Amino acid sequence: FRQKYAALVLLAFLAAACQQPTSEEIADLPPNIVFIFTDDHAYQALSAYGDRLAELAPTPNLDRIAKTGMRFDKCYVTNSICAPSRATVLTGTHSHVNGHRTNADTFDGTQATFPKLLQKAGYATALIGKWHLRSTPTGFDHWEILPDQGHYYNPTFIIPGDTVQEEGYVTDIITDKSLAWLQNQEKSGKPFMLMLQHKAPHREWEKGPDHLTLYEDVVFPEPANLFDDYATRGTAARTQDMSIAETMQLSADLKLWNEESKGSGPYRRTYGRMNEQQRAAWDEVYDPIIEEFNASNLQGTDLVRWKYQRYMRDYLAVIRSVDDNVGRVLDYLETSGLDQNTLIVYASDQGFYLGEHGWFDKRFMYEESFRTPLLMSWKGKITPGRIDKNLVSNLDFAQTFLEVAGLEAPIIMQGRSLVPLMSGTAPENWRNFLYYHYYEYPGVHSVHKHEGITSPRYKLMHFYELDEWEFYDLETDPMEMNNLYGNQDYQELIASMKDRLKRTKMQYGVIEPRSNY
Ligand code: SGN
Ligand code: CA
Repeated sequence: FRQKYAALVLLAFLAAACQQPTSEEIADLPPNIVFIFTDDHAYQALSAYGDRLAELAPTPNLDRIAKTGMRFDKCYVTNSICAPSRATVLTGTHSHVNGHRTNADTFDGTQATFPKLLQKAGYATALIGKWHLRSTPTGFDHWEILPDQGHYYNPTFIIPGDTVQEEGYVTDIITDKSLAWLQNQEKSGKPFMLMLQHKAPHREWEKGPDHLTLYEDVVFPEPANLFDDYATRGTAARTQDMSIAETMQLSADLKLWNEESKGSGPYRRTYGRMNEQQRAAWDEVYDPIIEEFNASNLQGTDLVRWKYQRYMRDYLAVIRSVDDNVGRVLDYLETSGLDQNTLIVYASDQGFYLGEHGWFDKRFMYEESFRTPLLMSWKGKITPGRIDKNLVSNLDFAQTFLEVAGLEAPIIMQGRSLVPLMSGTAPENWRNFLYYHYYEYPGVHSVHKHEGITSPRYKLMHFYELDEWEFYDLETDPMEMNNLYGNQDYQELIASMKDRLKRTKMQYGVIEPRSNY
């Protein structure tokens, strides 16, 4: 690495003397890393994945990353919830190792993280946007973070020793700040790593001023299981509190404010933060919706269908702001020439339900929340248009970034570098199983604790406090509607998956009993 760093300094010197480095010389420098991370972006809402919403709500800029680089179709998280996912990304370890099991935990910033290791090796490092780990960031030369979940309109940022209030829409502002930082790096000549972390598209899915009317005339296709009755599934699926029918609020979530709901917490942190001009633009769109809804007297399944359409119009418009702003970053990297030597990664902290099983939110080990989008591009290193279907995880990101920078990963890290998957077929010993564990119960949305194991085809889940098991064949039942746990034909397979779960837990050091969870 030091040799490469010396080469970089030399090249900066040559460039200053008006001799542009050749592409071979650039390819030999320590690469930059731009990690763009969103909060709750469902792969169903990223058109490169070609899901049911792709045509009506395209994401052309995110798709640019997939086209110039690669798309991972089986990227999963270790624990489908925000702060634990972020802790796993930073440390390359499961929740029981990094200590961040639920959103209520505080991140131990003394442990090894990939930003710290890159910083130590001479990288300029920055974190801009959502952090959500409670403790002060470590390992970054520069950080500007949202407090806790942050706000969509006129957000506050915490910076070292101060807080600043900004005017505008959070996705635009995080991008502005990131571009400003990138421009400075261009001058410094050091390799850099930027974590650009959006609040969007987190609940309550507040659209930006440029997209208020974007999807107002569009009717989005419903998932086939919007009215799931949870037959064959267990207590957890039946007793969750994350349904569009029961949990989704007409006021806070769908912005139908009335005199009673005004003044509530959600009102104050959303509409209540807007300035006069922002409110006027907002009201122009929402006032007629409120009026029409009040006159409609919708009930039962009609009401659920109506809520789903409102949810999609808001959520997908929030995604479009992300997409526009990703486009600004890609344009900048291209016009500055930085793209010649930069790994660009796009991912979300977990997936999200867009009406599948009748839900929003995440947490379960079912596909929509367990899986997360992952796109990567890197000129000259990743063949454009690659699609990878191996089992990969947010557990792998830290080791990937370390290998890209030419650094060794600490032995405590539990993932695998994805670098070998960038250039060709997976190594023969690539993993066939991934371990999952969700701990936040009791808690918001009431999803019971569970752990499980997935192979590319089969998934075994254990809601251990209920002692209920579920087993799915993802090939014949991709929507996970048919729990095969009691089916006689699968008993041998289930027994082998149970054994695999036990062995994987031993491998990762998951300690029994679970009294400390
Ligand atoms: C808030 C949201 C929940 C969400 C959690 C965790 N409620 O509590 O819907 O599941 O955050 O989200 S809200 O009324 O405040 O929007 S996470 O992405 O940070 O894990
Ligand atoms: Ca999240």
